[in-house]
Amino acid sequence: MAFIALSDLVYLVCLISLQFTAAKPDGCGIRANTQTRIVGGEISYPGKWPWMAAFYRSNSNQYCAGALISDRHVLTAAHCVAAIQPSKLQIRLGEFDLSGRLPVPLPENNNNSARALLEENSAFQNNIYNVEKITVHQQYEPRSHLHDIAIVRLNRPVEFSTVIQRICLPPPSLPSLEDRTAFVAGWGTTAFLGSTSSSLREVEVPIWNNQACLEAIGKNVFDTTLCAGGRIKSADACQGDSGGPLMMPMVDDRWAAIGVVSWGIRCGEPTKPGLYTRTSHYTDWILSTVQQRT
Ligand code: 4AZ
Repeated sequence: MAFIALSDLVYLVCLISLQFTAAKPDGCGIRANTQTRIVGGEISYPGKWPWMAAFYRSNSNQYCAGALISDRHVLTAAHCVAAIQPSKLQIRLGEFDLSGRLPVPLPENNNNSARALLEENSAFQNNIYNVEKITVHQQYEPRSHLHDIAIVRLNRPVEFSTVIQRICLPPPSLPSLEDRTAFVAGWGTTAFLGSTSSSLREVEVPIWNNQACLEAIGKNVFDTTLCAGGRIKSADACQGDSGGPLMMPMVDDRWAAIGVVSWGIRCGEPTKPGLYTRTSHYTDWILSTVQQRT
């Protein structure tokens, strides 16, 4: 498909999703701040990935992630929420450092804006959301990771800000994207069985051909799977990053969630990519789930 047509479709999906987000003029996939658990990446910056959501279970530590896709809905992995009651789940939006620290080092000449962003982002701003409803894909198969996708409806609408925005969905007919690169971000471990990161980290990951991925992983690579990871340099998602988005800039540099962190064989091994749920396969399912009023 030509990229022009693809671009139109991205807009279309953005516009469709605008219908149920009270038609905010800001739109999806735009980050206000362009200043420049994750293996092989670097620490991000407040406001750089403003749709990132941190998932907490019963007052314990952050254990999964998600991406804000409307003013009320967060896209995540089924395995993050399939076995949990909505009342036991809490979601924090607009976070950079989960312990409230500023980025280190502070970008030059930008201390004030970093501080302002962080103040907007902290707990006194009421950025903790309870969950009204969890919709796990009806055909999710935990053993094979097939259809590892879910949508969480928040208990109240989100107010968008410089550090809270929603990400676009990809058009349903997105081409394979192999050999292009995407970004993944998260607060997960920086090595297999390593420790988590209190600051949001990000890493750029090349997208694999699905057949090469199947050969590398051995099984459970479906048309609905997207594989990505560093082939030369270690670059991957890891434990705690699950549910977070795989992100790619599309038309007008609007970011779309082309994947959802799903699983992998350990982390960061150049011969073993990370596995993602291929979001474009589920665009219609996502839109119809988000449109349900209850
Ligand atoms: C996990 O356990 C996990 N290397 C997520 C991603 C990957 C491995 C494990 C991919 O959440």
